[in-house]
Amino acid sequence: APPAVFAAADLGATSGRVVLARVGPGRLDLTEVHRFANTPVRLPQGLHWDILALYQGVLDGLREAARSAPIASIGVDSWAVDYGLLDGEGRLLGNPYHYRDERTDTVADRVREQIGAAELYRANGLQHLPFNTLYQLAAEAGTPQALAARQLLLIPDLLTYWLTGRTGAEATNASTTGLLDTRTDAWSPALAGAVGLDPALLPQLRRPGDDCGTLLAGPAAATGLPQRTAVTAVASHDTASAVVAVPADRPDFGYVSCGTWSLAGLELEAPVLSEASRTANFTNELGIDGTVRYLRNIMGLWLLSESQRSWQARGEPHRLEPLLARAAAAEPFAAVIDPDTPEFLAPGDMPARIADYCERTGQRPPADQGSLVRTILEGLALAHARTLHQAAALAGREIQVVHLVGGGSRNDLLCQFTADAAGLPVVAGPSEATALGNVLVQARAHGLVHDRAGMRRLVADTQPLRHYTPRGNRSAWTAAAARVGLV
Ligand code: LRH
Repeated sequence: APPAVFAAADLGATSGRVVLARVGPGRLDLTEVHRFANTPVRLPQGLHWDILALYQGVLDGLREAARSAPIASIGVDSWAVDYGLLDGEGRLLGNPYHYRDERTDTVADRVREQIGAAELYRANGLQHLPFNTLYQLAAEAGTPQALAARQLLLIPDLLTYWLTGRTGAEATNASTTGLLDTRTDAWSPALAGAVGLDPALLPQLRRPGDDCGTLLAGPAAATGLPQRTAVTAVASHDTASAVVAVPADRPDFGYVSCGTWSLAGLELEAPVLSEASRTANFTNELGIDGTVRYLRNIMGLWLLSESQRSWQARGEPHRLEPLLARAAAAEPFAAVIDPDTPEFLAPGDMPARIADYCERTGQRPPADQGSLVRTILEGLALAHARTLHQAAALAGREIQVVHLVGGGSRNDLLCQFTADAAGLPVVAGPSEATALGNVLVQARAHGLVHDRAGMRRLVADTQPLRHYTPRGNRSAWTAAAARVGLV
């Protein structure tokens, strides 16, 4: 087949982008045509996404895309978990909540106790995160908005609905809600019922590669794209798309998809639902082709971006490159943090929280910005290493190479630290793994690539990758980890 052009709308927690990719035999060229900020808004009623601004950003990007080339299809992905509720006429009921909103703080434990933590893990195979959709729904049950709701759409499905008028729930993202049954990969009416949700609100599942229809007249006019332009379901959970584009050429790889979050783990053929896996808080989310993304969420570069935001607000230096240079020159292991400390989850003054953490754990807080950034990166590398080794042990697998993909793969220090802490070689890149995974699934639906191995080979052959070898032995890292019980 001749090369074709696909558009990916990829929404991350800090920015959204529309990229164009030309895909053909031995060819995968990506061009970003539009990037826009994703700025959450705090109302007296809580922290929300500005969903209309995000939709407008997608339309603006598609309008740019339409000027460059005829587009075979469009795919939409975003962060997981969050959703909008629609009334009986398909109108959005209020702005979707941000998963970092505090309203689930007290609810999550109550629901977990009510269902039983072990029972819940057997049913949905998910790690416990206070913001899992299931807990958000429990927090919202009985509100006027919930009572008026007739349909629930996850964020990428909501945008796809506005583009096409067709509803559905894409499976990789649906697997992050806590409402899918691990045994059947179908919605579980029992779990929905347990949090007071009428299962009739849950749309029909669709799989990556499924046809989502064509553009409605409105978005076609707004973008200048022909109304016949196809919209294709991709792995609409951004992390699932990123895993598609991991350029692995052997089965024994681990991955870290590193952006706002670090998602570290393995690709498996079946879920791991053991008690040890539950207590280690590993998740079994769905990938393409029935694969399981066996991984754990690590707080990720949020710790750094939120620190930069605080510094910027105070008029202090906040640009990334100079901060990283100072971190590289700072003293190693001046302080050690566990990035997954619950107090780091909500937006706020991250440098102050990290200083508090250090005092609480009997350590001297980082003396300056360079030292604080180094502490964050070392803490993340330790968490990457620990999580990958645990995943391998729990799944009974070996890891010989770690693929670090996503925006964090541009961070040289973090890649090297991850190799050092894990004692494993790290292959870094592509940084736009999510957008690449998005277009690859579309390209496959259009017959341009075939299996997962072929998609990965195409990424490896066309995208710039960097290689890191572990330096020294791991003992300094292991000793640092032990200081805060990160073992
Ligand atoms: C990463 C991500 C992650 C989810 C979180 C809500 O962007 O999708 O996989 O756990 O956001």
